[in-house]
Amino acid sequence: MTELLSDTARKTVLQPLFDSGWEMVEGRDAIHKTFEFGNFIEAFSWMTRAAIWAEKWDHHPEWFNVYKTVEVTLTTHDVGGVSSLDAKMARKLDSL
Ligand code: H2B
Repeated sequence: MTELLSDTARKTVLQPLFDSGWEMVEGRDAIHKTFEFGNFIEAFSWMTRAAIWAEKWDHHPEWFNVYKTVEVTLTTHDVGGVSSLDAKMARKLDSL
């Protein structure tokens, strides 16, 4: 069962993500990061790899691509905010 991250969990689980460029979205319980690539093919192939993980984990990013930039927002729609699944996906996206 997925649950919203507690205040304590946010400090431990989200802080390393904030250190790597993720930030809270204004007015919404979600995290956001802008990924920049060398060109469109690099951006799109990264999105393709991310999509495979998203399907595997049944957890899908909100994202927006223009050329070599991908804006990613993560939140868990089923619980209306940030859960451990978002942290797990954020770490995966950083590592791909
Ligand atoms: N992705 C995200 N980001 N949040 C969800 O709550 C979610 C999802 N729920 N992908 C999944 C799909 C759910 O709608 C399906 C039915 O399992």
